[in-house]
Formats: sequence, structure tokens, C-alpha cells
Amino acid sequence: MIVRDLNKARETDRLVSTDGWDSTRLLLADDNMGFSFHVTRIKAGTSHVFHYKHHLEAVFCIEGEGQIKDLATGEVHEIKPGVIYALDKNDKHELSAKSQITFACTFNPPVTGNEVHREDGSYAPAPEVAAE
Ligand code: 9YT
Repeated sequence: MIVRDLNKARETDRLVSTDGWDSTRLLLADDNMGFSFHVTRIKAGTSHVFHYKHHLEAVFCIEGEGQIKDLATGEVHEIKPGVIYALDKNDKHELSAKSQITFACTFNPPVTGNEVHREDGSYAPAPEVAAE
């Protein structure tokens, strides 16, 4: 069994901070769960374009409000506590936070913790995917 505490994890390199958002990776690829689990905070007043071409991601809003825009269709959805979005088609999207948003997110395949966002908004594929 794996047991971790978000507040303690935030004092370690599990917390990744960038301009406008931070994310604490509570479960990573080396936990062998088949997915990774993150708690992500988006700063109020910021917008971000993400495009996880090599990962499926589901994102559940715990607190805060904003919008998500599907950049393929232009469709906009309101984000508020209780809303989940799932990027089942590796959807390129723009996330805008009206107030600070806290999300619980899962990635399949799991991220390793070493990824950095590339210019196209994606993370590199997991090694076994890249090797195919
Ligand atoms: C909301 C969202 O897209 N979170 C993604 C997780 C974050 N980019 C991370 O942990 O890398």
C-alpha cells in the first residue's frame, strides 16, 4: 500500500511549479499503478494552452472557477467544483482560471515526473510508447 500526504509532498520535488500553475505528483510511473495522480493549482487570472498528445488526462475540479476551451471546436465549458473533464481524444485545450482552481488529475500512461512541457504544449511520450 502507498500512503502519501499532499502537504508533505509539497515540501519535496513532487511539487513542480511554473508561472501560473503548480502541480504535486502524488503518484508517478514508478508507483506502478498504471496512471499518475496529481493535485494541480491554477493561479487566478491565468490562461494556459495544453496539448497532451501522448497522454489521456482526466481532471476533477475541487475548488475555484474558470473555463476550458476545446481548441479544435471552439466549444467553451464552465469549470466549477464537481466538474470533471476528460481529454479522451488528446484534446488541445485552453484552461482559464477566474479564481484559483484546484484540480485532481490523472494521466494515462503515468508521467514519470521528469517531463517538461514542450513548445506544442505536450509532454514527451512514455519511453515504452516512444519505442513502438
Ligand atoms: C489541470 C492540468 O492540466 N493539470 C496537468 C497536470 C500538470 N500539468 C502536471 O502535473 O504536469
